[in-house]
Amino acid sequence: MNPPVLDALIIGAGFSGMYQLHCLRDRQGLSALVLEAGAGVGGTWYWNRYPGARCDSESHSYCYSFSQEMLQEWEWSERYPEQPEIMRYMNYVADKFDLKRDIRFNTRVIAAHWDAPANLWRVETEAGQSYAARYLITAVGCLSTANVPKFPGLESYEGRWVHTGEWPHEGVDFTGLRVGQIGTGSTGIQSIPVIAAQAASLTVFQRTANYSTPARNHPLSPEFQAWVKANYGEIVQTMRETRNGHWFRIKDRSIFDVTDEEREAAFEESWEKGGLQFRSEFGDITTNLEANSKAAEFIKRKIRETVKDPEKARLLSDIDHPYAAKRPPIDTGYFEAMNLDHVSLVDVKANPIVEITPKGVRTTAGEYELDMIVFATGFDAMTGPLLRLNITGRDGVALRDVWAAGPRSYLGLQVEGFPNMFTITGPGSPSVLTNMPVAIEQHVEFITTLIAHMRAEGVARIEPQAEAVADWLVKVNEASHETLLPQAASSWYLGANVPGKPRVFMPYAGGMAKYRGICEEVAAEGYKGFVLERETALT
Ligand code: NA7
Repeated sequence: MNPPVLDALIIGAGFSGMYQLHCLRDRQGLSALVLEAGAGVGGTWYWNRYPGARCDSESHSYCYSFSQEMLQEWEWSERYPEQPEIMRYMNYVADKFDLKRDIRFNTRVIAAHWDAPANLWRVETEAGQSYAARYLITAVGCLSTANVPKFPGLESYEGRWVHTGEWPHEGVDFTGLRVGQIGTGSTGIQSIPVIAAQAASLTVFQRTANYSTPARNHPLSPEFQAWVKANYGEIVQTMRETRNGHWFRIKDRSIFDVTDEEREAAFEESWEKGGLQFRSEFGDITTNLEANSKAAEFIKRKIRETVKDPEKARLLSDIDHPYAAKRPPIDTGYFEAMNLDHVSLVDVKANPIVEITPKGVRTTAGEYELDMIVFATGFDAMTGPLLRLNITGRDGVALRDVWAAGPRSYLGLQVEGFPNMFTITGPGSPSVLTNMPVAIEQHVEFITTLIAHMRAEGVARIEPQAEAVADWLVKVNEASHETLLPQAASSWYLGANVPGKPRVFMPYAGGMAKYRGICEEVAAEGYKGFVLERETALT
């Protein structure tokens, strides 16, 4: 039996999918349904329940801005929201807009294909259900496909292993256990102090040393909460105008505009402010290597001052890339945890992991016996969540083949050959280089307006022009080279963390504000770069 045809199918019930549902269903009056693999809303946050999981954007800016009522109603408790608080927020939003009735939970999409004669997307789920819709909108997030390195012997391991991005919902008790953790990215840096506080011992396997600045997390005072509410208009405006969608502005001065003493004082001040605001004192940290090295040296010195053991300090500060060329983590007691006697650090760059044995991890330097292994090894970022949907477009062409040499899209929103499919925060858009809700709201609103335009104008099908895709690819590449971002060889922005993945810089690094302007111009010029086909042209 043919499934009923919906206007829109949305895959994923995180920040993007929830807002997309609200926009299409409640504002446009369309029939829309969300298919979600998890048992609840939250998307990336639904799965990332590891110890210490916390957002690196400040809470009052890590939220939807489309509803004044929500901005005034919801109260964040800490400077950086912890995973359970984000989940409470997501559920609050879902309930406020009565979204759950149109979300099918525990429904994993395993395939989607474009049915050209019917002008429809057909979607299959793991449980064997079929859906059909005019528009397919992927809201699958950028960091939702766990990367578990294929170490030989993992299946022989007698202990328990877990990936941070697929954390057991009942939690994990580390009491009395010898724990090993592979990975020191943003996730690993958050989890290490928390696991160390509980485990009998913690062995950290570090491949690439990482910068981290102190988060300086704290409960929000009633005065700050009141200030935020009174100033939300201005805060939201700033978030729309800044390069990264954060609520603070980066000063427009160079590191070389000030004396050595002034620079040192500015770094100390921003170190005290904490978190990603460390970058806010100077405008050239992320674009000028010499300027960057001043910031990098400052952080490396802080690491060496904090970590008492000289060998650990050497390994942790021996960082091979410019500061913030990889996503810069922020931490609560990471380097301090390294001072604990029961926390050891293993250099797996010098002595790589060769296998997982029944008893633990073997590197070229020897075996480490462990009761549990935590994989904080990141994600098959940006393309991974889309490719695992097994999407086939026009003429039966698979997205996997179109992207074999790296993702190609127009504005990170649409792929040539995949009509009426929209990718929220897809590769080629600012996405992971921004405070995510800002990028998400912009994409969702663009897609909503575009669909409304199509319906008003009788447009049955839209997809990007080949030249527009090629031009955009050049722009994405050029924008990355105006920054130091491509200079981190092991960055997941480049796909370098997944063996065999094409090394292509995936997000658009030109800044969220500039990107927003480009999208507005595209729309104002009648959706320049897209091919719009009317109903009559299809018959
Ligand atoms: P990341 O930032 O990709 O970090 C993963 C870590 O795991 C990183 O230290 C990797 O080292 C390490 N890793 C990955 N594979 C291996 C192997 N095979 N052997 C040893 N070590 C390995 O992921 P996160 O989850 O921390 O953060 C992802 C994003 O989530 C973050 O940037 C925020 O945006 C939120 P490497 O650096 O590749 O040498």
